[in-house]
Amino acid sequence: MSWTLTERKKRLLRARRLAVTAVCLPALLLALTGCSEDTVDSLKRLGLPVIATDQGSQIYELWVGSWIAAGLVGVFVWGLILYAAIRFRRRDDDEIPAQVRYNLPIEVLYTIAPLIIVAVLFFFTLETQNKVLETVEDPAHEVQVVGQQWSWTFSYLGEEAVGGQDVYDVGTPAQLPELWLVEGETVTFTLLSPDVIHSFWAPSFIMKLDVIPGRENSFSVTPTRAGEYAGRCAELCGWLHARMLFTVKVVDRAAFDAHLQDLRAAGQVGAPKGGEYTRTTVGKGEVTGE
Ligand SMILES: [Cu+2]
Repeated sequence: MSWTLTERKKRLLRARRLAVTAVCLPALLLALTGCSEDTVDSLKRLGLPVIATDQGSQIYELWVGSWIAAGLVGVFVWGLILYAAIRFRRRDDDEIPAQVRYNLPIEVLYTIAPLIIVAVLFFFTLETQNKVLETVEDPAHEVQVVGQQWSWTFSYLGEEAVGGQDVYDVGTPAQLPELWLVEGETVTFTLLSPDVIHSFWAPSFIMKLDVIPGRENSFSVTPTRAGEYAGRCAELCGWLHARMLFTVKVVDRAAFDAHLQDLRAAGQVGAPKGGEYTRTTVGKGEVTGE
């Protein structure tokens, strides 16, 4: 009787495996063949956006390293699970495998191993963080970034193209500001906020930093690819947080200089630091155009 039961169980198991394969295999094939070129490119970068700065590639290396570490730990753990499931599986209905409550060497291993993993990841994270936040002695450009509810003011400080003056561009939630940068020339950002905490983020920099009232945060990047990139606030800062968007334009030097001259011609001279100088304290009408 028990033989018949086991046979039936085996047959049931086999049928279930077949059903799972029949459902999963076509789904997997469909998912793989359905990938567009963009998706494949994005997968190659492990989900990161196109990297547009040289500091971004350092963070990319940390990202890839972390995935490799996670992969190795995953393979090791899955291997142990599979080994335990197969080696110590219940073989018949009468006997159950030995029930063990604890195993000291294994307890020690899975206490110490995570500590080592965290320490190694912490070391590399700190090393990368120090590198990307390193002060650049003599950057080609200095841009003061003011994040205010609910837009950005970008001031280009002491640029030769405008006779060493400061010129600025300011946005509103209805009219997004542009941040112009020169390909291959290092720029240092100084981040200021007159109101609440914002976060200055252009995903393609693979880098973001909080903009904190009463504090001057700073970092430098060297754009490596001309083009237009999205920028946004990455800190929930209030009602119109989602409209704190901007466009990063990485251009050549001539186009950059011409843009600064346009700003000066428009009378946008100076480096405004607070909401009271900007046009961004808006009512609902300005946003919706009512
Ligand atoms: Cu914000």
